Amino acid sequence: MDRAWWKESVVYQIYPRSFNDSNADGIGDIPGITQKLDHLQDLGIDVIWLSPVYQSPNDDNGYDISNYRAIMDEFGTMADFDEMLEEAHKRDIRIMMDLVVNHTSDEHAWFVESREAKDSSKRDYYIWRPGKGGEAPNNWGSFFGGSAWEYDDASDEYYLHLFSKKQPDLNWEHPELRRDVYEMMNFWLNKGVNGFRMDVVNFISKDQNFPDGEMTGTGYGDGNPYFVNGPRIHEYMHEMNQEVLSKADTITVGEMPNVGVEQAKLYTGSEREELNMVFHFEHVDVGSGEYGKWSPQPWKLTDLKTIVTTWQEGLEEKGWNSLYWSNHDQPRAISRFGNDSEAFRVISGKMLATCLHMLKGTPYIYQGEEIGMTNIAFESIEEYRDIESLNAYKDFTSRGTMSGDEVMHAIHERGRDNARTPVQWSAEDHAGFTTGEPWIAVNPNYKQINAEAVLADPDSVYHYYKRLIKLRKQNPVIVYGKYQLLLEQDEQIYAFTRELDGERLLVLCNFSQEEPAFALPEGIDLTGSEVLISNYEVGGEAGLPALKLRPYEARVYRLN
Ligand code: ISL
Ligand code: CA
Repeated sequence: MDRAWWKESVVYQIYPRSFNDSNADGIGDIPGITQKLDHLQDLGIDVIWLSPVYQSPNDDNGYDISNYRAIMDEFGTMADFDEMLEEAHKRDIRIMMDLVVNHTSDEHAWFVESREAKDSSKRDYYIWRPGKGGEAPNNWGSFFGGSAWEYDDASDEYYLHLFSKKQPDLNWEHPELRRDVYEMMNFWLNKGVNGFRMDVVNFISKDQNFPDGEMTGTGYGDGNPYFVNGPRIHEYMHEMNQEVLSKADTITVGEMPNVGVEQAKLYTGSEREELNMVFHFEHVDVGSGEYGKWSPQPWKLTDLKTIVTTWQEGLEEKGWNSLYWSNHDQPRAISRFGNDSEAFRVISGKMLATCLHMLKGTPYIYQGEEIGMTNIAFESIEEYRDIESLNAYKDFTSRGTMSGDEVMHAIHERGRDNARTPVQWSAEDHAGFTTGEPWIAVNPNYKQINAEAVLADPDSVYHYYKRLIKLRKQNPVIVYGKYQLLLEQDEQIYAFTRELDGERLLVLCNFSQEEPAFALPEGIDLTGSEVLISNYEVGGEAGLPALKLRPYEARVYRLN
């Protein structure tokens, strides 16, 4: 067992725009984060993953960076950043920066220069190609709708943008670009930051033939096979590791849409010297239909368990898992995988937390999850801010693929703004997030669901998260124990064991609002076992006399 601090850590993600506003302009900011560090220390987390705080025109809320070495004006100054970093470190909280190097903003100086002339010294920092017969170089669609290529008058060439046209893709084939990226990463490490979460980093190596992709329902071709885990990706990741990461004591996680467990072994195997972890999407993609997340379908617990188990077993001794239910691109965990009705919101939130924190890997908590926040359902598309949802709405309705109501339904279920409404700090106006006008409306349920309320209530989701985090610190089996799935076919109960040096935990999670009966498999005896944590009162003899779990019940036993 290779011990490492980043395996024993719990990470908390901050999406700064929606976290806490210190100056009443309606936008969360860095001093706002500093003010809340005591809250995070009390919760017990070890690392903050900070979504982008760099200078940006905010076409995609900071994921379009115009200067990697400056702080976004709306978020504060570099001095504010330095202070936050220092204050975090004082509390033993490390900071993991978001590293967005698949693309920049079209307002980045590199792109401005690249665009100026074909012979500009920065031309090859981006991906420029001539058109084909008056059309784009190939048929790839962009993730945010439309073609992935944008025509540029001045040079009569197209540039590639896998996301919005204000997010041109960088050309990693170009050694000078790579050198500049590594220098920029070192700039941040020299400041004392502790690692990086790397945005869509498995997209940075593209097949240089840029072949057409198979046509999809969007009217564009699917380029994924030509840029997901592309030809030189492991060479780049290893180079970055040698040039930057290996020189400091870092935590790294690569965000990787469409990555599978076999690839993940290559990215996270310690002897390969690439990354610590990846974020895969297989579990958050369950229940996706014809148009992916835009046609949400019911999902089955057995599908979720199969996916999670594949990753738990696949990376055992070979790599390391990241564990998450939600982030700034996903719906709220309770609404997605639990039950956000009045009756079951709190209990199901605790069950989900138990399940995630008892799996093997490093858990990530998304801001507001510890408060029990839920999805938002704005009635009108005008209230939404997310470029992905706004473009999808336009696209589906204008092409007649879906009615406005159908797209709104999908946005309510899966849109990214579900996670981006402001953190609910109190029952005051705008949930105490701002005293001004928030950039996106606060979820109207803030009067019931807010940090002040959960802090005051010992039975809250918040205090339950605290207990889970503490248990992790006290029990190496939670971090390093081997995972084994039980009750494989059960559609309501997720049961598994964790085992380390003869010590064994049993985790039982009921994902339904029913009271499923079940039988424990042979070899598992609860006599004399201790309940480590549960979201219900558990009777004296710690047994399960009736072998039944209550709605959304979770229990963790230390077996004898
Ligand atoms: O949710 C998604 C799937 O439909 C996407 O937003 C997916 O997460 C995304 O394509 C990759 O996400 C990352 O890169 C994007 C940025 O908009 C996201 O916020 C970021 O997490 C481009 O930088
Ligand atoms: Ca502000």
